[in-house]
Amino acid sequence: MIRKSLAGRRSPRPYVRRVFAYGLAAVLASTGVVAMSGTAHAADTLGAAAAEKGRYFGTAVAANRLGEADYVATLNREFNSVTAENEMKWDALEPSQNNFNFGNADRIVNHAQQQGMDIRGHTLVWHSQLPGWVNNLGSADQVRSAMRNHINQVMGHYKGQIHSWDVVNEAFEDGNSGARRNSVFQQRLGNGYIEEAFRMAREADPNAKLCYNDYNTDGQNAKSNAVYNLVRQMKQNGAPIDCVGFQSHFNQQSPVPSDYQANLQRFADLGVDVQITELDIQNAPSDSYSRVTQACLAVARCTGITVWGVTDKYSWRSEQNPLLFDGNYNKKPAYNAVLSALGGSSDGGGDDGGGNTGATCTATYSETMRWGDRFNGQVTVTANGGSISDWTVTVNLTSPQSVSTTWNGTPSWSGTVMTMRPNGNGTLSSGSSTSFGFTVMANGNWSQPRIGGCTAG
Ligand code: 9MR
Repeated sequence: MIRKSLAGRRSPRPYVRRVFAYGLAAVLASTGVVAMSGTAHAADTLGAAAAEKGRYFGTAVAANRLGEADYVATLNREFNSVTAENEMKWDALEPSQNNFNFGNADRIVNHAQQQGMDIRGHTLVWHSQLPGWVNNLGSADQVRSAMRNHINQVMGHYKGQIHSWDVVNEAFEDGNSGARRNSVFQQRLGNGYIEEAFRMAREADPNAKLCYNDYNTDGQNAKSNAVYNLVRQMKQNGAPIDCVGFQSHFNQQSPVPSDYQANLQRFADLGVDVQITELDIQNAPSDSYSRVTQACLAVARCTGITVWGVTDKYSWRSEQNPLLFDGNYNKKPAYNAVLSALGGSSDGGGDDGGGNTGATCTATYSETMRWGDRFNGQVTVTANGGSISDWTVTVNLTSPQSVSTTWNGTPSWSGTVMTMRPNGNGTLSSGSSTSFGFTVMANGNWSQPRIGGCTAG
């Protein structure tokens, strides 16, 4: 086998750059210790701006919208991470016992991979959107083996392709009790079910980050204290938990809490990453969106933000217009607030939202070769809507990967983020493409690099 016969082969390394852990990258970026090396102008999309800060910017997506041109154009232009809004839930994937249906989830995964986007898996063990057959299982053994099979089959199907999985979702009651929710998992397996699920998940896909995800845990309160105690206990037990998701669904009764950042920080201090996983805010006030974004940037282990939908028109609470794009895909004021909090800026054309303000570029990733301990990646950069004379593409790698060689581009680095600029191939006429490439030393982690964004100049 090619892979085996070349394993361990060492070729000269004209250019070696270690990739730091994500958290360190974020610290360095946010403290300005690492120069971001002179972009011609600020990043002009959410994904590109977040990538320059060592974060991702994602959205929930629905498979049945992927045929709508404006939806897809906005998704592809602005976001570099996706979460399936419903398609990876238990009722969608395993409607009857051991009959798996991956069709819609695969459509989302394929789309994301073609665009070089990160994928969050949502969600494995949850009391809601759970098919009746699980609720009807009578014994602990039956629930445990159903849970194990579900985790194994689903995580196995997407092994190595999911950046983070919400392993357990919404396991605590609302209100002041701090009590566990009385789900079938809790009833049959007791308090230990959460840790059991995480241990099963680690075995099923050792490369995925494993998250606990919940809502109304965004400030310090009885519910978030209960989650905090769970995570602390799991860390003490050596249970495999990597991240905590804060859904961040806000409305007028429940606005962004004043201790939002402090709450993220106290979880990060337990030794887990934190992620903002389902952000939406009633009426999309700019100041609230900006505060959430700033809070994530201020917490070194806050690795990214996901908003819960591309456009108000398909939001789960569309009457509240809680998202960054309106029903016609125009950028809302909250969009500009988030972009500017991320250090980016719109390219002058205001709120057309359709990318009509000038030429843009897109970047797509593909793996071209794999051998031994490394693989080659290729990124194709295409000019759209006019010619461009410069481009900047960010590529996110995963620690402890390193890049040994690059070609047809000029790289600079901030932690796990490689920012690539042209090497004599910056000028592209409308519709034409160039590509650059690089060799990744996997160092045991075969996660695919993800495109952060493409900025045209
Ligand atoms: O946005 C989702 C909506 O389309 C579904 O009808 C709903 C069903 O429970 O789930 C919504 O997403 C939820 C997410 O999976 C978990 N956190 C709360 C989200 C909003 O209800």
